[in-house]
Amino acid sequence: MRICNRTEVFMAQQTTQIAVRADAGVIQTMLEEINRFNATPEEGTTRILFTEQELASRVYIKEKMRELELDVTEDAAGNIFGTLPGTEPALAPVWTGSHIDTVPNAGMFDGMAGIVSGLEALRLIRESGIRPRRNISVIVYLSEEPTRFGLSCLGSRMMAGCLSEEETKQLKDAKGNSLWEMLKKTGHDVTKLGEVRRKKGEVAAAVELHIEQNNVLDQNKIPVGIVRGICAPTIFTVHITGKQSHAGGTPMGERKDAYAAASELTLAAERFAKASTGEYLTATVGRVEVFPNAVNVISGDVKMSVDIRSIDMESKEEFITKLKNEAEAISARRGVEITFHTENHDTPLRCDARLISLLREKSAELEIPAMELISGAYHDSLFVGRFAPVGMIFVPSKNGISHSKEEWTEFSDLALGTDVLAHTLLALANE
Ligand code: HGY
Ligand code: MN
Ligand code: MN
Repeated sequence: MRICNRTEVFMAQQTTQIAVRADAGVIQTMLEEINRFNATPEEGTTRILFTEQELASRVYIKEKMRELELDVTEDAAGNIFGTLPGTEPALAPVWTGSHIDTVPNAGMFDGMAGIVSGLEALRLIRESGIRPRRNISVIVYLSEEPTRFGLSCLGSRMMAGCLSEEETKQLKDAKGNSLWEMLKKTGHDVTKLGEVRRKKGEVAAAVELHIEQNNVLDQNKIPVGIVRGICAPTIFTVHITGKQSHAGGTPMGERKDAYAAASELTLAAERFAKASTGEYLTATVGRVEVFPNAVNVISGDVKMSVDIRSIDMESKEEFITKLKNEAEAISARRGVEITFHTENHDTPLRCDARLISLLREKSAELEIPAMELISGAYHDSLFVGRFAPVGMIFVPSKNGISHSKEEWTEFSDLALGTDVLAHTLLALANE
């Protein structure tokens, strides 16, 4: 990756236009190199917070940032910043970035697309010999996926003041390690977790590029999506307690079958989500733990996750009320106990109107077809949006598939999304 020498940059100081287009080959190489840090190379991509693979990918990303002569820093929560210095560093910076951690057996684009496109966008600005007014940072937000600690967007949540130091001590992984302990173990100064917090006004604007993880762009053959709103998750762990007993000896009319009750509640969740009148709502039961999980035993104990997404709080609350009423009816009918534990109950975000129109303007200037849409998936921008105006750029997911080894985005589409990102970041950094 060729970098202008200081003289060229100085000589071209006055240029304000990005003179080069994003390079799909550079993007492809970086994504393929990051994908080497993978615990399940034979079955998709798995890179979980603070595992050997994720730690190695952090080192790689920092190397790429240094190659671009960005100032590399990491806060006490493990959020990594690669900053292109502006001429007026005291001004509130402009941010871009996403995540490098994955769900188990994921694809190679979810999150990484936003990191790589951010790095490529800064390369374009630098190669054009431009020094923006404001600093522009590419950020690797800590652990956007709930995979290890059961809670999403850990780094951006802490920045937004939605995850306290005390709560980082309560958050435990399957082996009982707390996030707080793991931050310490990986060399982070947990006495400075308070400094992670960002307040309104500290960041001028943030624009995240991400794969769409749905099929709207792919079906419409449009390379760039401009996100109007980001759905927010409410995650419950539902615990159903029945009566464990013999599969053959217990007559059908005398059972308190926890798994049959769980199945009824799952189908009710699907029915209510399909019937929702909101603009966009989904409900998913993705994880079920059946005890004792034996062929010839009626389960007396089931824990299941319910993941609810909605672009507005009202339809989400309405759905939750219906689901809890149905749980009560199932409980009475089947003689089982059903309890809901709330893991998180987050508020959806409308993206900043000014950023939406700027993204539309830059796409048009670049003659890149773009369309507006909403995000069913949540992203770090959901929390960054608590303290800064946010915009998001989507690039197409082939057949809408994501969180799967079949996840695919054309590198040429990523390059177009990166062009829009670079021009938008520069415009914001020169305000
Ligand atoms: O689940 C989500 O929406 C995100 O991909 N973590
Ligand atoms: Mn994801
Ligand atoms: Mn993601």
